[in-house]
Amino acid sequence: MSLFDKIKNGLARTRDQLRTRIEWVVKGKPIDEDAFEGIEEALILADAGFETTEILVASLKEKWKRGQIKTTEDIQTSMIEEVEKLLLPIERHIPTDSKKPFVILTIGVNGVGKTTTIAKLANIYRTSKKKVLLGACDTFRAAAVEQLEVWAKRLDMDVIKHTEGSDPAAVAYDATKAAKARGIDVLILDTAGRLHTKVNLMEEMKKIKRVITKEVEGAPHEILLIIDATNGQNTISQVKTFHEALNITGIVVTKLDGTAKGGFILPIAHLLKIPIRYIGVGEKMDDLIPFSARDFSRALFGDKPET
Ligand SMILES: Nc1nc2c(ncn2[C@@H]2O[C@H](COP(=O)(O)OP(=O)(O)OP(=O)(O)O)[C@@H](O)[C@H]2O)c(=O)[nH]1
Ligand SMILES: [Mg+2]
Repeated sequence: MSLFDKIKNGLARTRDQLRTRIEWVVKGKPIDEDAFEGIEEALILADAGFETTEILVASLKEKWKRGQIKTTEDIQTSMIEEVEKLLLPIERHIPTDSKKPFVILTIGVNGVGKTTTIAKLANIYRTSKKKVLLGACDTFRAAAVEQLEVWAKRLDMDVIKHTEGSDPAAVAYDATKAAKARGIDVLILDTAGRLHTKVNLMEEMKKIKRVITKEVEGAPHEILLIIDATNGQNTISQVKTFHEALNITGIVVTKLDGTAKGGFILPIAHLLKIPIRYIGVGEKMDDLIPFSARDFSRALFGDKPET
C-alpha cells in the first residue's frame, strides 16, 4: 500500500462525513449562499473549529464571487488548495541529523499512544540505520516498562529502565548517560501520562527536561507531544497546556483511523502553528506516516494524490 493510500484509509471516516455533507448541500443545484452555510456546517462537524472554518469558507466564497467556483468539483479543488496552504507551514520534519545523541522526549496524557508511537518511530530510525536507545521513564506501572520492552525486543534495541515507582527523572539521567557512552544516534524517552505522586505532571516533565539538558547540551532536541485524534477539538487545550509548560517542538497525531473528527488538525495549524511531525493511522509498526500537507489535504477531500 502506498503512503497516500494509508493516509486515505486513515482519514476515511473524516473524509466520508465531509464529502457526503458537502455533496449533499451542493448536488444538483446552482451554488448559492446557502451552499456555503452547509459547507461551514460540514467543517465544524469535522472539528475544524469556528475561526478556521470561517477563514476557509470566506476564501471559497471569494472565489465563487469571482466566478472561479461553479461545480462541486470546483469546491473540492479549491478546498484542497486552501487546506494545503494552511497546513504547509506546519509540515516540518524532526531534524535528527543535527546532534548526537539526538534526544526525543515523548509526552502526553495517558492512553494517547505514546509507547506505540515510540516503537513506530524507533522502527523508522532503525530502518535508516540509526543506532537507537529507548528510556522507560514511565515508571507509573510495571506493565508500561514491559510494553516498551516487548517492542524493543522486536526492534532489537535496548531499554534503560528502573523499577516501578522509581523517579522518572533518574531514568532519564541514566538513559542519557548510556546514550552518550554507547554512541547512540537517537535516544527516545517514554513518559507516563499519570504519576504515583501528587507532583503535577507538568512539573515532573519539566524536571525530566532539566536533567536531560544538564547531561547533553541543547537536549532534549525534540519535545514531542502525542495527541489522540479521537478527542477531536478537545486536544487543543491539551496542546496549549503542554506547550506553555514545556515548549513542545512537535506533535504526533495518533488514531486518525478511528475518528470522523480529523478536521481538528486545521485549527492546530492555523492557531497554534506547532509542527505536526507524524500521523498515526493504525496499531501496527508501519502505521506512522510523516505528515504531508499535500497528502493530508487531498486525503481529506479527494481521492487522488495528483492535481
Ligand atoms: N487505531 C489506532 N490505535 C492506536 C494508534 N496509536 C496507538 N494506538 C492504540 O492505543 C492504545 C494505547 O496506546 P499506548 O501506546 O499504550 O498509549 P500510551 O500513551 O503509552 O498510554 P499510557 O502509557 O497508559 O499513558 C493501544 O491499544 C494502541 O495500540 C493509532 O494510530 N491507531
Ligand atoms: Mg505508555
